[in-house]
Amino acid sequence: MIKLYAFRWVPDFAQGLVRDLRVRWALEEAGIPYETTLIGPDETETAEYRTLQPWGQVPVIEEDGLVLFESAAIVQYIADRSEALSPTDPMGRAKVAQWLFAAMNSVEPHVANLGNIDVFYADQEWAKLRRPSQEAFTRMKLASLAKRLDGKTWLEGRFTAADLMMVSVLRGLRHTDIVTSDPVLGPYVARGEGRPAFQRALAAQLAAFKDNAAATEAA
Ligand SMILES: N[C@@H](CCC(=O)N[C@@H](CS)C(=O)NCC(=O)O)C(=O)O
Repeated sequence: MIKLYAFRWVPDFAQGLVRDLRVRWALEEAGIPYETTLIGPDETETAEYRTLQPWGQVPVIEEDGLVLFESAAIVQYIADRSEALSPTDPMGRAKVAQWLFAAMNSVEPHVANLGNIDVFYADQEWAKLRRPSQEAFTRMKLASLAKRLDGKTWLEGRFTAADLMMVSVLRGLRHTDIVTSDPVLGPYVARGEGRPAFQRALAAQLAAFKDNAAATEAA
């Protein structure tokens, strides 16, 4: 069975956003069972964990001797064996890969840059000066995405791993109304979040945090 490494607990701002959620969601869409190994800072710093994930991050999966890190690579691996997440013809698969890379390379950095300013550096002078131009740049990138999505339910005709990753990335701005107020992107993310597989994945991630909250706060 696939073993998924996920965090035991994270602060509120990150709950529901930690990247193992993408993997849980993909596994739920594909109907593939998995088990979790919950870890924290004590484990991520160990040499043993660093052999699994060079930067001590999550997610990681292990299956039949395969160790895989990077959420996009893991989701692609799952999509490769489930028509629920990807067409099987080469051209269809290439299109899914295209949007999956776009989510990671052309959208996520701009979402993350704004999120990092807001969550980690909001009080710092440089962040206050930087924020307006970062928000404008992020909005510009999202406007181009919205233009491509306008009139469509999903990026490539039907729900695929590409949407799973794009929706996951856009959720990184949930602390703002930038996505939710957008007439195209808001409903797009809501459609993704409304999928039963997403709800199951989210519930599983949050349940782990709830279970471990008391122990973490006591420590
Ligand atoms: N590009 C990586 C990023 C992984 C990542 O940033 N994981 C975060 C949780 S969402 C993490 O482990 N942060 C703790 C750390 O960086 O020490 C992926 O998509 O898997």
